[in-house]
Amino acid sequence: MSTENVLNKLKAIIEKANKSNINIQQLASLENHSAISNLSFFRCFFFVPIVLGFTVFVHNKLWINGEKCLIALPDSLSHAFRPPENCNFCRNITQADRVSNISPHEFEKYFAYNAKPVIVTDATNNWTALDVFDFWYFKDVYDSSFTESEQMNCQFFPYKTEFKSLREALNIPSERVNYESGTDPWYFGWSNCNYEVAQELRKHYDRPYFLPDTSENNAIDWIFMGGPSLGAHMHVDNVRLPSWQAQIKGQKEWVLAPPPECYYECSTFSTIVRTGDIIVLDTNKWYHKTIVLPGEISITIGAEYD
Ligand SMILES: O=C(O)CCC(=O)C(=O)O
Repeated sequence: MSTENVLNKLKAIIEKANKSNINIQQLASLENHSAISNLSFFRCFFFVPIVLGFTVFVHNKLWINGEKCLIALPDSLSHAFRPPENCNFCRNITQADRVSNISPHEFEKYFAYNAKPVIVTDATNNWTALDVFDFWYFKDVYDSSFTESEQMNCQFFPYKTEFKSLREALNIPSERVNYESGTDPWYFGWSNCNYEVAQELRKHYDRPYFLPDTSENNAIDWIFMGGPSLGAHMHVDNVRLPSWQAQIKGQKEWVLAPPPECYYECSTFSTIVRTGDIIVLDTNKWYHKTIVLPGEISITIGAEYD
């Protein structure tokens, strides 16, 4: 059987289990799952753990390379397979410090690689993005220079909306864009992996001045946009590197929580990121959720750094 066939079968099994609300223990105990009906229980017993192990391997491998997953492992499973953290990273941290005028050297020494969340308040001072970026700007940029197939290689997070793609999200009527009464609220995020779009966006922002000289800013931008009271649900990422996120418009509250194994040693707390601030966070260690605060539509842009 070719690798592609194996992957398709795995995907079908996991999708079916997801749709039927079957958890992994139940899946492992199924004697006659349609995709493996010709296997004896004994073979299932070995087959399922191997399949899962292989799936986790593929999942981790593809994320580590910063690519879209071939097989999206259910959230509960990817958390279950996450190695436990050493709680030193969050012990005694009860807030995100707010700093300004910090040199790359100081930033590296105090914040860059130790997962201590921080907000830098003066790093977007000369960015024209704060004036230029809005819903209509992104719509124009993508309408003129992207193809559906290019954007298929990027990620799209619809959160609580019905949107299936960035194109669909950028095509909502102006009444909904403006949050007029009777329209549904919206909040979504996406990664940009289109070179021309990146060139255009980067006319309006720079690599944050405080990043260590030796660090490289990832080529993929992450953009999140939407209105008050919405945001991202509580989750932890699996993306290898820490990241920065600049608040271009509006304000957002971030709730940061330690991983479950550190609940008794570390605190959950929230912090507000205001227009012009950049939050730097290791989203692979801190569970995080966001809520757009009342007022303007929130727009953020960010990237990972090494
Ligand atoms: O900005 C947001 O609303 C979500 C960001 C997020 O979840 C992330 O960067 O992992």
